[in-house]
Amino acid sequence: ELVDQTYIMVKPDGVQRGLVGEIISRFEKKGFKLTGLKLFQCSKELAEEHYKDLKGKSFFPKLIDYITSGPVVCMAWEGVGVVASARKLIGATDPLQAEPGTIRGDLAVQTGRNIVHGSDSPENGKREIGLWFNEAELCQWNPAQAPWLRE
Ligand code: DAT
Ligand code: MG
Repeated sequence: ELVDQTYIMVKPDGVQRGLVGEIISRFEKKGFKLTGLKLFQCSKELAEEHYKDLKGKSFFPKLIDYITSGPVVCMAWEGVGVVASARKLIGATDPLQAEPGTIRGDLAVQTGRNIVHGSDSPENGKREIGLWFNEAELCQWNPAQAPWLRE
């Protein structure tokens, strides 16, 4: 199967609320491979590029203010089916609609404070990882548990 990559980010509210470890754990326990991780204060320019498809929406300025309001935790995760699976682990955009058991369903209450981002396609996964990380910040490694996760 094809291995893909997704960009996951704990948003400023997730960092402020002390949910960084909890959110990383969900992906780690599932069995995906972490290939990049950093705490980062992003610029307005980077936030706007990341969310460029939403430029023109009424909530866009507030979204940019929110994402740049404090440090975020940037992550790159890799695995077969990781993009779609991460979206399921994260849950619906509106946390009140997100199923219990998902990150947003368990830990958030409002769309404008939905604590985590996940890429919506393998193409955007690659694009966003390229946007948020330098090549030197990404690690290729062989997790010891690999043969216990996939036959
Ligand atoms: P997702 O983050 O689930 O991929 P999205 O890509 O449609 O959702 O939107 C990106 C972010 O923008 C989302 O996490 C929160 C914000 N947002 C989306 N729709 C919104 C709305 N109707 N009102 C306020 N914020 C919104
Ligand atoms: Mg999205």
